[in-house]
Amino acid sequence: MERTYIMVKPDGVERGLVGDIIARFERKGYQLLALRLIHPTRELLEEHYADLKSKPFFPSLMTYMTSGPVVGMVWGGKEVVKTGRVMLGATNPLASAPGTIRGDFCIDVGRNLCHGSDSVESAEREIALWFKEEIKAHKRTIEPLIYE
Ligand code: RTP
Repeated sequence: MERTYIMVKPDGVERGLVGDIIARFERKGYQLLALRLIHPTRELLEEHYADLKSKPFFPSLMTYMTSGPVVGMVWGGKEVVKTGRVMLGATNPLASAPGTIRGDFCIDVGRNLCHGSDSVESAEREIALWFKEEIKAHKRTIEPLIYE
């Protein structure tokens, strides 16, 4: 089963949007495989965002992401990496379509509420980074109601 790492950033947790974000993925039919409230260290975030280290916004990104707890989740299902990012909306919330999480709930790119892995490879890297324990999927009884 394809898996992705979805994270509610500190602003999303503080604003009480965790439940709404989880509900959207549940209603879509994706399977929640793991969930944690985490107070991320700078070291963990530097590894997560290693490819952005040279960007001018990196210091403000670190300040933002260490400002409070985050909720890390693993979701599974058909094409969940690509569709998960569609559900999040464009990185810049002003360009995010209405109906997406960022399109509905935020304005600034530096307060864009949530993260979603951008490829299957980065999803597996991020899941290993944020979840040390083994993640076991169970076969849901509703599977025939979700998939043809
Ligand atoms: P994410 O990893 O959070 O899902 O976002 P993304 O792939 O769509 O975008 P990426 O370019 O990887 O940027 C990661 C996060 O950095 C912040 N950012 N700020 N001030 C800026 O110009 C700027 N650009 C990006 C955002 O919080 C973005 O989600």
